[in-house]
Amino acid sequence: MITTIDLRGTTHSGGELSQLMPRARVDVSASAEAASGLIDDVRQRGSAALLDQAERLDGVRPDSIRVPDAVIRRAVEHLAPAVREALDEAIRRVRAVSSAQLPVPISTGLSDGGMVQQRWRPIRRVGLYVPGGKAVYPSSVVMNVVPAQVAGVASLALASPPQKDFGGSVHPTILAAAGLLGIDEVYAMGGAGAIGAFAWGVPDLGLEPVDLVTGPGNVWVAAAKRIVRGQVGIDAEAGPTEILVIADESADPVLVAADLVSQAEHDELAAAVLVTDSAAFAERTRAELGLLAESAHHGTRVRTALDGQQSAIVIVDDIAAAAGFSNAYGPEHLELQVRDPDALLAMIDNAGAIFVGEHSPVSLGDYLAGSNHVLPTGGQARFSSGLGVATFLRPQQVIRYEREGLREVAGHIHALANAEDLPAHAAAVSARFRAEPNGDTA
Ligand code: HSO
Ligand code: ZN
Repeated sequence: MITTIDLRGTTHSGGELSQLMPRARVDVSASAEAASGLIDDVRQRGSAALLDQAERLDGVRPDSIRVPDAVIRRAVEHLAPAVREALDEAIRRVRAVSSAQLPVPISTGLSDGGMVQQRWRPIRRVGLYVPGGKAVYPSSVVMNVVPAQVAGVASLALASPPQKDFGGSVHPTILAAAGLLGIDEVYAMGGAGAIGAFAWGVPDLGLEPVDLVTGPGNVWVAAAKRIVRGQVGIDAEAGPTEILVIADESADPVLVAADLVSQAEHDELAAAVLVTDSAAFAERTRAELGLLAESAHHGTRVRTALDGQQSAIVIVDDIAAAAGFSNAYGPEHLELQVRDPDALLAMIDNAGAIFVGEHSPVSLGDYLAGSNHVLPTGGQARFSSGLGVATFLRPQQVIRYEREGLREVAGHIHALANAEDLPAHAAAVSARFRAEPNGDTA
């Protein structure tokens, strides 16, 4: 059963806390060599390599790597009406939030005739990787594609492993989500080879290289993204999902347990952590977890996740200590189920997304809140954020100085250029004032 970590009566620095953290480590670097071999193979042999890799790693040789338009259209037509309605509403909400979050250009005037502007430009072409193993998530297609489209990405391609059960094509639910979003460039290719194909292009398939690769994947995909990084941009590495709930006596243990199990259901390595200032609440939640794990549809997976070293019930002295623990952990999903969630929210620094109050469960955010469910895991919330419209845009600086603005700082440029022994830098400025009496020093 889930372990208890009792931190009452102790104080720990952030560093010490991270030693105590329940967390599974996935060693991505161990897969680097294999991933690099698969990428090189695709660079050298193009679609022949992708077909061979599909046969060897996915157990099926697709008829064609590029999924024909008619197959995508058929997948949309066969979508169950309730799922289609739900996807439509999810798309509408994520689109509304993404549109509202579009960053605006900013101009800073520094002097008369001195101005720096920041404008945002979309990334031209994006490759989206969609896993196809035990997790087939059309919702993740929505979460990746919608903000990219709102950002103005002109060209979007999607890759997902060929499925044995579907004649070597991409899973129909993924195709349907792509079709609903108007994506017609879909490839049945998976793993590191697919990431290599995105990064370098596959000329004999007509697959143009992309500028950014996003989307989750297994360790080979993560290793491959590390390898192609620099050639293309990549999003944050997605590890097993995590939920951390901070709860006090006022919370409902039935709901807290339900939310912990909802994420444990994803993966044997998923992390479910409860941090509470009440030993009595901890016990009640433990009992509820036992009942739920017993009857869960994915019971074995849930129990393995809860029993794993990455999951725990942590008891602390007070809510401030709970916030300290959570900040050191930096969870992908953080739920605040306490008497005064806003006071606690003010103490939170590191989290991928924060769910406030009893009626904001993580599974709402997974599908329909309008927020994005692609979030940093493994403590990456300390330095990165979830996917959003900004992921697909770059800020650019536009420097706009007039003669007077330049003249005003010319002396400072001279001083710094001389200090760095770069006289041509100073000369480039003086050249603009040569005709003037003091032109050489400006
Ligand atoms: N909780 C997952 C996303 C997801 N849940 C997809 C259901 N489908 C990681 O944030
Ligand atoms: Zn989920």
